[in-house]
Amino acid sequence: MSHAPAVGLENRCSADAPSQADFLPWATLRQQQDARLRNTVRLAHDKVPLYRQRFEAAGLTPDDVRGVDDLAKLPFVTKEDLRDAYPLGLFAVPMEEVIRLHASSGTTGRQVLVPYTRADLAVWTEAMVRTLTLAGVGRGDVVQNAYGYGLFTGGLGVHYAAEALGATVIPMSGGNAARQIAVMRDFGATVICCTPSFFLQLIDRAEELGIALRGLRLRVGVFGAEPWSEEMRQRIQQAAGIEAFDIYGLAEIVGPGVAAECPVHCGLHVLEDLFFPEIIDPASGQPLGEGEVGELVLTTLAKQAMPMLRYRTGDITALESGECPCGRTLRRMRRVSHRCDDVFIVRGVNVFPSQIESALLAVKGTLPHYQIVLTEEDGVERAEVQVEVTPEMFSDRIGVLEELQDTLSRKVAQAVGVHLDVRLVEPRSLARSEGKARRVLDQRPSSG
Ligand code: DLL
Repeated sequence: MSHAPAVGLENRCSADAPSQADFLPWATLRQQQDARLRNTVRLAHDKVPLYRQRFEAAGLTPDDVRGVDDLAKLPFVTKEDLRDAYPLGLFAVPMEEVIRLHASSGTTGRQVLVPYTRADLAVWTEAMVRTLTLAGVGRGDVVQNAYGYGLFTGGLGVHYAAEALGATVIPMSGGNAARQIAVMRDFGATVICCTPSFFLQLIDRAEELGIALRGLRLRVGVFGAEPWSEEMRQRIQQAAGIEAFDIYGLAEIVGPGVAAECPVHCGLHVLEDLFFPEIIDPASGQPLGEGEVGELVLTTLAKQAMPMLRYRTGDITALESGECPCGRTLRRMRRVSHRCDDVFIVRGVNVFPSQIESALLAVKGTLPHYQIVLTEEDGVERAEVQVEVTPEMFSDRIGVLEELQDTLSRKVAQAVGVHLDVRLVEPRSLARSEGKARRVLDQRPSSG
């Protein structure tokens, strides 16, 4: 294909010799981004009717985009556009060139079909090799991959990269917590990959089985696919004696492998030679500056089958370009606190679950299992935060529980700016997740 973006697997790396692409001087990186963007724009314009129409409507030709500084001229692509184009409308190559299909989770409405050419899979593996390398995973590691295998990108995304690194892969997929624990112990897993909420389930199950995770070989967790707070990281690290890394990605762009933490844990390095990030004001669509919190917009720089120009992710974060002690020059994004559509409104105040999570888990006596139930009675909206407390706390005097409830109500109100009812519940009484957790149970009549 003539204007196929040329990215290969020249960047094979290991924890001792990370990819050079992570350390490029700014000017070199910018040149590469500009060249790759020009290719991508040309491909999208020439092969995908939606892009061509949008360019024409805006009075633009591919030549108007000379580099990433021109990106703001281009219209956004939204999830709605992808759904309208379902299933094949945004493909830039014929199906014979597509060697794999995945799909976005489709939690809200129709899912999005995501095609990969052979070169796209090589790009994805490169991105995930770099991601796992950031977490210090490599040859000699035994990687228990408990992300779901299938249309979800987590399973195969981790799988091929871990193999490419020369690690030993245990392709567990999600679910079956008891079996996961037995395998972890018997096969000597050193790395676990899954959603943070599923790992919480594994912690519980290990305890039930009388197996001390801290006594196993497990040393690293590679967690993502859903929001989780710093307090949750602390709880997980403490319970399992591991170092927990946050990884971010989405099917529409590639899957996991868009951004990942290094051992400094101060934000996620965006693999911006492959995926160019912008932050915009979600209401006005205007670009925001460094450090400003807004919606992440991503442009693929090296994808063939479904190039994405300015895709609105719906994820809220901020970009930072300060030097990272790890030496990588790639900009960092803050952990994704929530999606635009995770926000719920209580008495006029915008609230999102991870604010509540941080407040709850900062207090001793709580367990990292909570749920927010939204109801409406006579037109009045109510949000109840249910949180499990430790068995010791639960068997203690009523007064102690009341005190804890008061403390939590206060902390939550401070964090979110409005009073929410907090209810303490017994350990193991809330539903557990095998994939992405559902923190908010919306029982309001309007929620359908
Ligand atoms: O969740 C890809 C993935 C797999 C990422 C495994 C990390 C690990 P989707 O199913 O398309 O893809 O869902 C993408 O999940 O837009 C975010 O809202 C959310 N998300 C993903 N990673 C994180 C994270 C995979 N680290 C959507 N923190 C994204 C917060 C995340 N939210």
